[in-house]
Parts: sequence; C-alpha cells; structure tokens
Amino acid sequence: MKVEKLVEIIGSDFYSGVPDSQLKALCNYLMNTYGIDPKHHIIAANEGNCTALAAGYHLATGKVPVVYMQNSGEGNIINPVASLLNDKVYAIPMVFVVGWRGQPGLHDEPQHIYQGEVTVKLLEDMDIKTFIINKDTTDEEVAAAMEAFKAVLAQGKDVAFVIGKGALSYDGKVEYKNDNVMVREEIIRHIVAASGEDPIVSTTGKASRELFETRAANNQSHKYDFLTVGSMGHSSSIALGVALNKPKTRIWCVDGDGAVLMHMGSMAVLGANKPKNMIHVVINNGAHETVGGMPTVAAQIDLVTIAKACGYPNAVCVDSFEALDSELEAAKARNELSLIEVKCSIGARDDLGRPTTTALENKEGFMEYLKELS
Ligand SMILES: Cc1ncc(C[n+]2csc(CCOP(=O)(O)OP(=O)(O)O)c2C)c(N)n1
Repeated sequence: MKVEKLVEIIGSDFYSGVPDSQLKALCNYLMNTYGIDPKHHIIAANEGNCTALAAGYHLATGKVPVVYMQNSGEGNIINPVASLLNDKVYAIPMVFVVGWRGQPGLHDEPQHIYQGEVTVKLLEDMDIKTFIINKDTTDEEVAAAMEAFKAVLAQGKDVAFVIGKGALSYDGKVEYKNDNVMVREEIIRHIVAASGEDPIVSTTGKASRELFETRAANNQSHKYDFLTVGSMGHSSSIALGVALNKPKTRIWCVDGDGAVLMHMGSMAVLGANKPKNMIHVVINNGAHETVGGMPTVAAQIDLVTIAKACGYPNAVCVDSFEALDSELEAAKARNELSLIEVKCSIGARDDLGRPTTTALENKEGFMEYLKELS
C-alpha cells in the first residue's frame, strides 16, 4: 500500500521512531512531510525513548501517537510498554508501526531470524493487538483493522501494524547528505591499518560489513573482529567486557553515532572503568546510514565533551585522514582509554556484501584468537 494511505488511515499527527530499512517508505515520507519537527516527527535515540516521548505527547494532548521501529527494537520498548503504557499502570494508548525483519519463510540475516520468529508473539505477550500488513494487504483491510483498533485504543491499550517486506511504498525521494568528506569504508581501512593484530569489536550495520570486506581484501583472517550484527548500541560494552578481561591486549571498538546514542549510558560506564587498553572510535555521519540515511541528533552534539565529562582521559574529533592517522597512532602510543570521533559523510558502496561466515563461526574464531592473548 502507499504510505500516504496508511498515514491517513492511522490519522495521528505525531510520530517518533528509530529508522528501519523496511520502513524506508514511511521514514522518507515523514522526512519529506515534516522533516524533524517537535510537533510532528522526532527520531529518538532508541525505541524505548520513542515510546516514552510519545507517552508524553499523549499526556499533553490526549491524542494517540505513533512509534515506528524495526522489530529489533522490541526489546527496547518492552520496559515502557509493560510498566508505563499498560492499562494496569497508566493506560496510555499508542500505535506501533513495526518493520518485520526475519519474517518466517523469507531469507534474512542471522540477527533477524529469532527476532523475526517471535515478533508477533512478543507484541501479543505485551497485550498489544497486532495486524500484519503484507504486500497483498488491501487498503480496505487496513482501514477495517484501524476501525477495530480504535475501540482498543479507547480503552487505553496499544496496537501495532507489523509491516512485511515490500508492503509500503512511497514515490517521493529524499537525499541525505552532510558536509563531511571522509567515507566510512575508507575510515575503516585506516583503523584496520593502525590496529594491526588487535581485536576489534564493530557496531551494527554497514560498518561491520565493511570491516569484513576490508579483511577479505587484505587477505587477513576474520578472527580479529567481533561483528556486533544485532544488539545495536552495545558494541562498546562488549569491547569493555573483553578489555577488562584481556588487560594486556589493546581492544578497539568501531562504533556508529546512532549506536552510541542508542545506549549512551555505556559511555559513562566506560569512562568510570577507564580501561587503559581500549580505543573507542566513533564514526559520526550524523545519520542512520545503514537503514537509509535518516538523521540522528549526533551532528548537533559534542561527543568529545561528553566523553571527557564521562571520564575518558582522552577524546578528540577528526575530520581528515591525516588527523585520523595521527590520532590513531597517538591513541596506540598512550596506555589510556581514548575516544576518537571521526566526522564522516553519508553513503556506502552499492555492491557492499554481507559477512559470508556465520555468526557462530565469527564468535568461535574470535574466542579462539582471544585465548592466545592476555
Ligand atoms: C534496536 C535496533 N533498532 C534499530 C535497528 C536498525 N538499524 C540497524 S543499523 C541502524 C543505524 C545505525 O546507525 P549508526 O550507528 O549511526 O551507523 P551507520 O549506519 O550510520 O553507519 C539501525 C537503526 C537495529 N539494528 N536495532
């Protein structure tokens, strides 16, 4: 169905979400229609954050908001859904629009398989009434589902439209760009050159795919890298866990700005622990590039100051390869936690592949390699 029709049928004037490639039509429609607009459309840090923000909208207006998200964000909404929205607590009505990755029967990446299997069950367990929109679902069927949903919403309960692959379309185009010049894949090549045989924990999305392809192009083993293919926002905590237990090994985290924002509390925990053997590189393109390029708020925040305030002894920002190379070497030379924020453009190669090893092979190779290190 056309996204304009879905929006008309839902009839809400406030959307908060974390972008998803499967919801690209909705994200691009919202960006073209509202941009980022405090009254109508806010891209928040994680899906729980969206849910709470939307709850505040309801408290202030009495109206029903929409939260859009990939199904991987279900974990992030469960707490506010169960203990804030639920009708045994505050009975706050909300419409969720959930991109269904890993829909059973359709091929998808490992991180989406189990989440895809439990997507509808989890919503139902959370007492959220669901309606699945697939490619062949008609506008009339969606309108009828929304009519039924209205009675549910009126009781202070929550509902969800679960969106299958290719179910939403939008003819409008949006060009996402910024003024930065460095390309993420090239940044990753420079990090790989500097890190040598050090382990790297990389973040969710194309950064990990580019790291995988960089190793292949260099004829290097993949054993150096733990690719955090799911669990967005947690790669720096994984790296911290490794670093604390391999104190003589330098551990790198290659992070994204969307991921850092998603669970930013991890920076405070990193800063408090100050692992001397960890280098945290945040590639900041101010965007959720992997899922389409929709903005994060990271272009407007000062990550270096945040890191320093969290207790990182060293934090710098670079916007050229020359500065990047020299900061990578400086971080290696000092025996202290360092953050390097790298200003990055928005975009990636069209023919970028996906890891050809399984997630389990990746873990086993990485763990075997860590055994050699102390
Ligand atoms: C909890 C959760 N929500 C949403 C997604 C979908 N998703 C995958 S990558 C990505 C964007 C990551 O943005 P960033 O960290 O800035 O990296 P970039 O893609 O820009 O390199 C999103 C939203 C996800 N994997 N997990």
